Amino acid sequence: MTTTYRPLTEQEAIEIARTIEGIFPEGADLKSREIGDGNLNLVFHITDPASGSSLIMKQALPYAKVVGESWPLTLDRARIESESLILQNKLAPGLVPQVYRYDAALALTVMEDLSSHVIMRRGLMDTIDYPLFADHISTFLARTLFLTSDLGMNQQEKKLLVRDFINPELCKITEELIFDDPYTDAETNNIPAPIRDAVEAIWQDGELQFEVALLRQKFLTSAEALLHGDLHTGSIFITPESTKVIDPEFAYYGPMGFDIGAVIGNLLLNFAAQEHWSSDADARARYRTNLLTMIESIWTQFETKFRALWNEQSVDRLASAAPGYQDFYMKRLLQDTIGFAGCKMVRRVYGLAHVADIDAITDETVREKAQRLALAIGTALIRGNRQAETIGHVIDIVKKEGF
Ligand code: SR1
Ligand code: MG
Repeated sequence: MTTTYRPLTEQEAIEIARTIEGIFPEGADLKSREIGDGNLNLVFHITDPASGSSLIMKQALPYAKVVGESWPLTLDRARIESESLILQNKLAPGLVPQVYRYDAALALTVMEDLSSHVIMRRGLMDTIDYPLFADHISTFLARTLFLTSDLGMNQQEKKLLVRDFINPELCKITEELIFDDPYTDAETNNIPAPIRDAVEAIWQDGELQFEVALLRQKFLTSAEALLHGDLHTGSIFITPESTKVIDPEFAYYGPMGFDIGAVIGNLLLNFAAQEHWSSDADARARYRTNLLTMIESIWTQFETKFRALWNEQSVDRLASAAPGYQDFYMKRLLQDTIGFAGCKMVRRVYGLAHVADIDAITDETVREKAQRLALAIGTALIRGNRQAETIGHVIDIVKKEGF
């Protein structure tokens, strides 16, 4: 029987869940709840209270949920997501959910339930410490980026992967919402009235826009590695012991620094918002210091792991033989990371889709302060990205902008 696409009801999700082998006991009394709170998809949580077994079913909608049916969006993103998760699980085992089934007709991915974890953005808002996160995410980044690049895999096979992960509609969202709309008076922008002056200053800032144009060019043209493509803290499920990267529907071959920058930029958005989330000044200083240590550690561990892969598993003779090439490559990658981190911050303050770290701040004055701090840090990262020599550049900028 061929199925045709339709958005599932909670009851239909249960019927499909019953057909996934090895999860639920025969005849289990399954419960289904649509829990999707992201911008694009339906997410069903299917549970069997009696056995405690559960799974997640994610279904792409043919439009962007955050805007409505007026913004059609390809269902092929469900294929991109499930294929990315399967590949990432091979490259970085245990750091993504296991995929049980992909149904192309329904644009549906059935996968491991991670409800023992919390969305990292929520965890950071609750000022939870994640001492292993830098280790986990640096492993994920180093392995997925290196091993899908021309440094780490057969270069003809890589071209076939570039073809398989062509993702024009989702890339267009990023090209517009991150690399264009925030720098002009675009209709998509969602500008908080109290910071209009700071936003208008960005629209007038030619030097800043020059740097954004260079970063945008890299996003458009630089097919370095298979990216996650949307690696913000809402795309990470976490506990103090475990990290799982989810939601790679924006995956495509792009510049590596875009993924690393997404993580760092989102940690800095939380940093900017801590005046609200921390209980007092001492707790705030401690949590912010931890966030900066985490950022430094993510880069440092990423660099160590990436260089080790390069030294042990490179497939590119010249890249390994040419004196100074690895150092040059790593410095450029750090600079890209810093520039992309800044772009990720700016778009989340007044672009189409904001972040809860800042928007959920109840006190208007504190919220405005967080928005201005995020913009100050984000624009400074963009402006200075090509001068950065070490990750200390980021820490210096954050300290200079004040906390
Ligand atoms: C229309 S989609 C808005 C944003 O949500 C996703 O998480 C991506 O970050 C995208 O830019
Ligand atoms: Mg997402």
